[in-house]
Amino acid sequence: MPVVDAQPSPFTFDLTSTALIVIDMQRDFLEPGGFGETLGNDVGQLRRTIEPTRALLRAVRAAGMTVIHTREGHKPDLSDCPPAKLARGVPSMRIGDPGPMGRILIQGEYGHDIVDELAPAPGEPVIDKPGKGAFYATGLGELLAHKGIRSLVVTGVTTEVCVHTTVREANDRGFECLVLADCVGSYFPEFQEVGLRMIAAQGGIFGWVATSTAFVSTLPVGVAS
Ligand code: C5J
Repeated sequence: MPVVDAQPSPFTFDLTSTALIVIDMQRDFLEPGGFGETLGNDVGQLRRTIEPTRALLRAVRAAGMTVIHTREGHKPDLSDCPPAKLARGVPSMRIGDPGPMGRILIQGEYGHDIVDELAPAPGEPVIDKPGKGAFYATGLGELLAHKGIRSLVVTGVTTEVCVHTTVREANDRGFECLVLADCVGSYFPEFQEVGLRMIAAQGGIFGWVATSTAFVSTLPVGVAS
């Protein structure tokens, strides 16, 4: 079985029972004018993850590994958005309000979709989630069970919010999670650093952390570029 050079210890995985999960690489978080920017964030901090994730996707698809994408967002009538979440952000630039790329974080809007560089390939599941974690109020758990997946390679944004919440949910459900440091991003460099340290601390309390190059180098037909 492949073994990845990782923190806090080598990560061993089986290709057929491992999935890559790409979290919320949506225009609303990564592009200027989206929800992330309306909250006052510098989207440049997230955009550095696009190229390594693109290379990772190429390698993982070539190796035949399962790939799953997620998108955070809500129904057009906002019936799945808790009032407490709706009330956050700059007034008039909140979830559901009109933004430069359509209604902010609303399913079906341009800004809600995944950035062109990382568009899902035909047949790759896209999980729409109303919360921060990818398991809450979605069919992800059932999908993974159906595919016999037991380990997750986790990428996406943001490190301390949806990536962390998903890793914690997965950890509690018995999955082994490897987080790829250069393919996850935070608007805040200090959260990025501590968020990654928290995953691998205390002997891997939530999982393992490695670089995408270290992971790709273990794939049977892995070629990163
Ligand atoms: C946030 C996310 N940060 N995908 N969402 O609101 O991390």
